[in-house]
Amino acid sequence: MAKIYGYSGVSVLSKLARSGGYPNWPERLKLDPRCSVRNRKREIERLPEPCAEAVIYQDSFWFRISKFFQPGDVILTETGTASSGGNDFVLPRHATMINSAAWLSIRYALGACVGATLVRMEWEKWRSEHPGEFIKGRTILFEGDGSFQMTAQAVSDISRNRLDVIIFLISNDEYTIERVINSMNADYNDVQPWNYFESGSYFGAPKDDPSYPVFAKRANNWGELFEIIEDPQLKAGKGFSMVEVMMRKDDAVASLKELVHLAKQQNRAG
Ligand SMILES: Cc1ncc(C[n+]2csc(CCOP(=O)(O)OP(=O)(O)O)c2C)c(N)n1
Ligand SMILES: [Mg+2]
Repeated sequence: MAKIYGYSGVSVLSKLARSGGYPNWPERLKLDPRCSVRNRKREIERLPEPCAEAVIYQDSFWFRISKFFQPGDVILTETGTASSGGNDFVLPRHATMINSAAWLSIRYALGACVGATLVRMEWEKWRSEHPGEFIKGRTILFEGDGSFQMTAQAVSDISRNRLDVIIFLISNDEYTIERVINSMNADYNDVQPWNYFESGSYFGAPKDDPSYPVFAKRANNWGELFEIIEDPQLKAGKGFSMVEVMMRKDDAVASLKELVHLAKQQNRAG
């Protein structure tokens, strides 16, 4: 059984289901939120593979990336397009999902990831010293580039405490969810792009230390992302791993765009 904390997405999904589903989704990606996890897993297997050069769009990213998850993983999504995208995850057994759907405060997730990883690693150490089987998981954070810029120094805590963390950094030219809600072209949503995947070395993560390996790669398209998530070092989840996933600045899951559309309609109606 997967545990889901701070997750109000289910009621949003059922409302959308009642309102006719996800009208803008390509036919093959339309999912009924009431569909069982087993059927969803089968659905992932059936998705046709995108060509290697294809842009990574959010309408299938969150669903497809679920193939990377393993039982016992602790998975966090930052407020922004990631918190809506996470509604499409298909979680394995014994996974823990942490998101801030109710509070919607950006920059909570990187710090929460530090705390959750400390607890997970201490618990796993304790379990390994006691009899009985247990499932060893990984920490996987889906972080927005705008949110990361507010809390990046937490990477220093991650290195200092030798925390095993995997970060998928959604690199989409900053505040995309704000663009979707307010205005696609408002320049206050533009922030200086950083070399995110170099943050491990910038914040002093060790170089060439086999006991704390550092993994840093950028995925510009599906081909690169598939290759990266098959890498045994990343899969093992040991050390600090940062995968910068390049996405379009106007891209978000259709359910988020639809939600914004419904809210605007409601506001107009008073
Ligand atoms: C503390 C706080 N400040 C501002 C906001 C408004 N806000 C919500 S999402 C967001 C931008 C998030 O950008 P990013 O982390 O890059 O995520 P993206 O939507 O681009 O994936 C902002 C400014 C907020 N929710 N909380
Ligand atoms: Mg962003």
